[in-house]
Amino acid sequence: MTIPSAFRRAAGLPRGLDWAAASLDGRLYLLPAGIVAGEQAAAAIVAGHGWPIADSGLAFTAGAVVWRDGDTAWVALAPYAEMVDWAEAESEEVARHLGRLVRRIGGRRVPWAGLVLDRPQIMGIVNTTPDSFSDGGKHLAAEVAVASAFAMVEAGADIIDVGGGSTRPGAAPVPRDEELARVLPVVRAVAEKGVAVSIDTRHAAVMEAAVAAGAKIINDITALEGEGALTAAARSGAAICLMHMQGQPQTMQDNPTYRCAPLDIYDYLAGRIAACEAAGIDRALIATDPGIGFGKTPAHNAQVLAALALYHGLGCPILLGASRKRFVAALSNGEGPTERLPGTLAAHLAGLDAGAQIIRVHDVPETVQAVKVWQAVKSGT
Ligand code: 7PJ
Repeated sequence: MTIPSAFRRAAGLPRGLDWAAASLDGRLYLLPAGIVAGEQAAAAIVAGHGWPIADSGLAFTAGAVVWRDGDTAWVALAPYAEMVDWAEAESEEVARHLGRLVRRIGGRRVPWAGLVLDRPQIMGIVNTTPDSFSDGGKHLAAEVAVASAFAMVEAGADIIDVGGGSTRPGAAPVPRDEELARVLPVVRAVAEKGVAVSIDTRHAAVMEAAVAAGAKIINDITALEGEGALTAAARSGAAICLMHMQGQPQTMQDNPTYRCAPLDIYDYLAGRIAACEAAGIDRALIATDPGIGFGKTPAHNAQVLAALALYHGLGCPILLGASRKRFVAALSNGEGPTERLPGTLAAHLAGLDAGAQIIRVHDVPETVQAVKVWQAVKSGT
């Protein structure tokens, strides 16, 4: 499969463009590039050749400056210090905008749901949906779901994500009472043990009940766009994951189209963060997720993964969920859901290379092993 680049390559950094807009949001972006780790990251930062990426221990040493011109998204890459000089020389607006992005990328992330984000966090998926495509409904009984959650925690999961409504493309909606009956016993039992539980739901009533039962995170594939969701989330005080989806689960894979997938998703997430803040939700509670597989072709998913570090500019932790998704098979050999672990790991490790803080996975022990080796390689210890 050939994957077209999301961006068109420009000859160099843009000069003399008309930047005189009230805000450069939606026009000018910074994709951290040349990402290094460990001693190299520390050395680059000290020398002024790089800047940290949140608390990840990574630093970016080059800036891929991306700008929109109508439907075209252009990209030009420059070494970090050169990019900073360019922004200052270009205009006050550009310097201010780029400066804000750099500060957001490098800003410390406060603990999210009590989790310190200086190492990758593993979110284990516990599905209580009988028609879940990837595990054939084996988690239907609450006891089985709880046992599976504890096994994941034992294996090194930091968060347990409990879901009770199917989001599979083409899946029928689950009635609210049914969703509550499936998730609440599991949320309660897992939270009781002091484990960080996230509730994967789009419904305000389920959010409220799950947080009352001990959930610390609301994980919403509709980014709190549902009726009453913003208010319920704000009132709960819980941490939040805002995910991007184009369209609705039933039809989202029909013909997803973007002007530029990575940028359109960035703009959407920026808008949802603003909506959260307007509803009284502290930015520090929010994580963002580009929503792999949700209204995206395999090429869109690959483009988003290639540009994942862009989302650090939103100033929030990045959550990535590629586990067993169809795009893995589409990019490979059409493997079934349980045969997609190698491709899943490849996508998640690429995400960690870009500084993603949280990965959402079905296969916890295998992911823990991969992440441990990744950490050792990155830190060099
Ligand atoms: C995601 C999710 C994801 C977040 C699902 C599946 C479909 N929540 N819930 N991110 N995917 N935050 O697991 O294949 O990618 S359900």
